[in-house]
This record gives sequence, C-alpha cells and structure tokens, in this order.
Amino acid sequence: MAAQDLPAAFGFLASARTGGGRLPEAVFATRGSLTGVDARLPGQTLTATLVHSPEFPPDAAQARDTDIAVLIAGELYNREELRSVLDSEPDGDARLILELVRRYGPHAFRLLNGRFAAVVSTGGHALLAADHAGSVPLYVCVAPGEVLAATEAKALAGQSDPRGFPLAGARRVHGLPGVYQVPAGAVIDVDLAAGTAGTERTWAPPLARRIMEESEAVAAVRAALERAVTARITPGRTPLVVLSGGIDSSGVAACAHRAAGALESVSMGTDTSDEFAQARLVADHLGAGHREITVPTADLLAQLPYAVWAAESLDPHIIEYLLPLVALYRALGGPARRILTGYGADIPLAGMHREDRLPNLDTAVAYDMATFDGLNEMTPVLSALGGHWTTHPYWDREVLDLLVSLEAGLKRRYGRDKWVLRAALADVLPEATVKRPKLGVHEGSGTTSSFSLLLQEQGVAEQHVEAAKTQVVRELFDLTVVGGRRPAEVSTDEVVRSVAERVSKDAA
Ligand code: IOT
Ligand code: MG
Repeated sequence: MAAQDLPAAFGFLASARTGGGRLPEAVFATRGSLTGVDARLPGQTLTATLVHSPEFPPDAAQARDTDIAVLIAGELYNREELRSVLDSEPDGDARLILELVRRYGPHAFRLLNGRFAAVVSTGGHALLAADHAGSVPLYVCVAPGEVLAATEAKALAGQSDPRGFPLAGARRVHGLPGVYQVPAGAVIDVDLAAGTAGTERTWAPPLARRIMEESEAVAAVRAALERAVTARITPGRTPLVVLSGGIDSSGVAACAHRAAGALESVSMGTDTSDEFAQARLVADHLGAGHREITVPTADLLAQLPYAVWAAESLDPHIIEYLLPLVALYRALGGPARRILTGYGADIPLAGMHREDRLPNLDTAVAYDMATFDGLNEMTPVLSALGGHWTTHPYWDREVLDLLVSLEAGLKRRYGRDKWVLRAALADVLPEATVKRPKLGVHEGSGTTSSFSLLLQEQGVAEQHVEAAKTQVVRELFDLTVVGGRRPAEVSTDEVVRSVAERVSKDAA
C-alpha cells in the first residue's frame, strides 16, 4: 500500500459518558468509511464513529492507555518539534497528543500547530479541542453525565436539547438548541460527573505589530510559507494546488513545486467567467500538470445546498467564496487527494479590502481576525464532500502569526496590496503574476453576480438582494443542517423563489 497521504480521520462523532447509553447514528457530509471506537476507562466510556478515507484504517486517529483515550480528526504540522519535548517517539497524531497531555495536561494544546479537532477522555474529564483557527469545526452538546462532540453540527441535530448545559465562552448554533461550537484556539474541559465545563484559550490573534526591515520581513514570510507548505505535502507524492493565478495560490504552488520537484494544479471557471489564462501562466511557468474545469453557472448555483450543508455557515458572503470551490472539489473525481489552497491569505493582509490607507488597513485586519471564528470558511468538509482533504498554508499557525503581526506599511507598500507576500515570491513567479491585482474567487467565477441575477429574475429589487441572499442561506441551513434533508433533495430554485416572494411581499 502506498504511503498514507491523508489524515487518518477526517471527522468524528464521539460520546464521553459516565453511565451506559448508545452513540447516535452518525450523519456526515464528509464522504468516507465509518469505523467505531469503544474505550472503557476508569469513570467513563468514550465511544465514537470516525469518518475516514476508505483506503486506510483510521488507526493513527485514536490512541488509548488504561486511563486515557484520544481521538483526532485532521493532522499536526509540527510533529518533530512536539516529539522533541518527549522521551518517546510516538507514532501517529493521536498518540502524540496523548503523550503531550500526560506531560502538560490541557496546556498541551498550546503547543500544537495543526488542522484538527480532538477529544481527550481522562480522569472523569473530557477535553474538546479546536486548532488555533478552528479550521476543523467542533460542536458539543453537554448533558449531565455525558458530552457529545462532532466535527459537523448536523451529527448532533437529533440530540439537540434546550436543557443542554449552557457553555460560557462558546457560540450557540443557529437552530440547534443546546449545541455549541468550540471556539477557535480553545479547549473546553468538561467535568462529566459534575456537569460543569470551563473554556481555556490556547491561541489568540496577535494584537501587536512588529516593525521589520523590508528584506528581513520578506525573507521571514518566504521561509515561513515554505515551511508550512513543506509540512503539508507527503514525500514522494505530487502535490495538488487549487490555482486561481492570483498571488496567494500561485505562491503556494511555487513553494509546493520547490519542495516536491513536481506539481499538479487545477482551476475552475464557469461559462460566464474564469481566470484560466492567469492560472495557466503560472502552471506553465512551474511546469505543472494543469487542468481546467468549467462548471455551467446553473450547475454552480444548484450546488448552493451542498455548500451550506458542508460549511454549516450562515454568512452569505462566505458561502459565495466557498461555492465555486465546492463545485471544483465535487467535479475533481479520481482518488482521494490532498489539496493545498491559497485560502486565507487575504485575511491577515487585508487583501479583500483593497485598502490603501494604513489605519483602515489595520482596522480591517483586526476586524477580520476578531470575527473569522464560526464562519467555517476553512472547513475540510467542503472538499470531503468529494472525498478529498484540503489544507491552507497561509493559516498555518506560524505563517498566520507572522503575517498578522507585520506592521501595515509592509502589507501596503509602493502602491501594491499584499506587498510583503508579492516581494517574497518575486523570484519564483512570472512578473505579471506578482503584479496582478486581487480578484476574489466569487468575482473570478461570476458567483456573486449570478446569484444576484437569480434573485433579481425572481423579482427581488436590487436594494433587497443582499437581504435575500442572507435568507436563502439561512433557509438552506435550516433545511439541510437542522432539518436533515439531503442537499440532493433541496432545490436552490425553489428556495430562491420562496424567499423572493417573501422579500417582495415584505417590501410592498
Ligand atoms: P480567493 O482569495 O479568491 O480564493 C481563495 C483560494 O481559493 C485561492 O487562493 C485558490 O487556492 C482557490 N481558488 C480561487 N479561485 C480559484 C479558481 N478559479 N480555481 C481554482 N482555485 C481557486 C475569499 C476570496 O477572495 O478567495 N477568501 C479570502 C477570505 C475571505 C474573508 N474572510 C473573512 N474575512 N473571514 C481569503 O483570505 O482567501
Ligand atoms: Mg486569496
């Protein structure tokens, strides 16, 4: 069998409890095989269903000794560093976390740089941990003697109970009373017998800004990105990058090519709009095996229920960024792949705001870093709909900490946005790519405009289009995440029609 190139598990539904009982049936948007886990420990039982790639047993996603059990969905990127503080050389991410929790307790999670959600059962406590970015969403529902946790909210929909224990410091999930989302960079520590829980932050976005020499900042960004990309590729495998031809994904592609010596890339476009020429320029420059996938706009919009079902997000802007990517991942076909993206670079660099005044630029960075949690834009479920695993090097903990903390004048400089990143990649990309202005995926694919048009065709006045989009997304969330309807059975057109009627009536 080929080297394992994917995380041992993509997701889970888990129950830690003091008494008896059964695990509910697992419902995931994540495609894969299901494997059960049953660990009897002193004072509690941890049972779970793991969802994982059919090619491999999810052994490395679980670890247990007589007094402790660990589950992880996702993966760690600083394994060598973590092993260096242990006397042993643990194999597998769950075993590594187990040994670290023995040494540091819940503070172990302050050490991890990864893309994961984890559960640790030990000593009558359940620890529920999300990575610094909350990039693998984790939902919980606490009742006396039992905690249920899942990487998809829909897996807890049947369990939602208004009497569920209220969790201070965690966000409620719309439509699912008693279900909470573990904050990004946090561990929720549940005392099962007492039925109490506390939230400990393990990461926070930097608030301070660092002043650096141009050349020092450029070298630091390049080194951090190369490290993050290298940690995300499997030796001996050709990395796959979703490539728009913008600086963010082109930078990832260039670093991946340098690290692996080979590269595959793929671009999506629609019948109304694409960035194929810009992506092709980069692919040719790097000698990548490149594919273009065209999705008809009608098919793209028909996949809105899938995007909401996978992202479990209520934000219509985020859904517009994610929809073209969902369409791309679903169209990819073939065996399960590890995919690198350029997603997230715009957040620490204020790329979405096209802001040239430095005070405004830093306001945008601070705002976006304070509000990303719960939007679920990095969730692996988007690609797991098609069986694939994604990872986002710009939201590597070290890259993110660095990019956020650079003073604004390094981000906007010489009339260019994201200057420090562009300068860091200037020697490995075509000049046209390095200078190319930002075009969002929702713009490049025509998603925003075709979604607006669909609503306007149903009679929504232009000034009500934004509000109508919010309602469409909410309705799709209620149907698929809360209501358990399969996205294949939900029609975008029907939902748009009913929202349009309501919006028009309210406006009259
Ligand atoms: P954008 O930066 O355009 O795209 C994100 C990633 O999706 C790209 O780096 C690339 O890997 C992939 N991608 C985009 N377009 C294509 C395409 N046509 N074909 C193949 N792959 C493609 C929104 C955005 O503009 O995406 N994302 C922002 C953050 C959103 C704001 N969020 C927030 N404030 N919390 C970002 O930082 O990426
Ligand atoms: Mg981008």
